Amino acid sequence: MKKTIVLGALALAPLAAHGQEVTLRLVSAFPENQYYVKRTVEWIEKANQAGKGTLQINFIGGPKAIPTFEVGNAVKTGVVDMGFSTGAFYTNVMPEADILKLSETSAAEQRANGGYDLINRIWAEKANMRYLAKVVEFTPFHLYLNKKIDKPDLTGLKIRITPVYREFFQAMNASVMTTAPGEVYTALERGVIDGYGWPIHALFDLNWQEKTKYRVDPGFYNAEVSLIINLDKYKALPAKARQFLDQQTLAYEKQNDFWKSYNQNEAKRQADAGIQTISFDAATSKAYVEKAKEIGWAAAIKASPQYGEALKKVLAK
Ligand code: 173
Repeated sequence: MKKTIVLGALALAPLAAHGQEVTLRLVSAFPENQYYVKRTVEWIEKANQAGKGTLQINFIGGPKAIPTFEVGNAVKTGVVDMGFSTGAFYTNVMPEADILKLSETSAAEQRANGGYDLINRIWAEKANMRYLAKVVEFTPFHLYLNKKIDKPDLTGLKIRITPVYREFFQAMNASVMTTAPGEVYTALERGVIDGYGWPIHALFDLNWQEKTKYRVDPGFYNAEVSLIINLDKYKALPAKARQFLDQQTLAYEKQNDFWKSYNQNEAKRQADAGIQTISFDAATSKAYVEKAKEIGWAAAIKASPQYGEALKKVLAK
């Protein structure tokens, strides 16, 4: 009797080992033609080469598969396994998601100062997610306009936003309208909006330079785009697959210095495309950035009395 069981287990062993390869389904909250997504698809291809027999990531697609503002919920509930998104797109899951834009410490510093652990405590508790890695940072947001301003006052202007910019632009008297990135081009074309908030980069990916006259300097905050995974799925991964995923996503995060030179080049590309910069005197510029920060943290702490202050300790400088 005993012998039979042992033999049976041995016979099954090779099958079980083969069956250990896990495939995770990933969706992107950003449109597929965005460079972020192409870079991530390239990363996935390399990871899949290295992960044969252990872990595979199946890229499902962008907002046509799951709408931008639904990706967070889809990851939370396990409709998909992984998401490529920014926190601003899933404030419908938890308000804390949008607070990472206020990071002045880097992802590397947050891994060392307890920030990464705190983020993961919150993401687990409130969103049933594991925050794997931040893969876009060192990237300021800007206000882009089609009407000229000579001071930070947006009275009478309609500006496209996400939660990233809401309180700051409203404090400058803008009237605001939330849209996914995929809807901005048409809104500009139809004159529905006079401007929009967006990072210093990735304008060209969506052809917005064709419909954009001005960029307001300086920038503010720090764009955060990351890889997230459903927590139950993450915990249920075989140890080897989980270690592989942690290691691959960390390696991707460690390439973030790339964005520094990329962003310099993007600013130059904008100038070459005829986008003019609007800037203020030194005191006004300083006040503009300080106001963004002050308003951002006030809104964060109001939205999350539970974690706002604790996040500030690890994110702010
Ligand atoms: O403007 C946006 O759509 C937005 O919130 C964002 C956040 C991070 C990176 C790019 C865009």
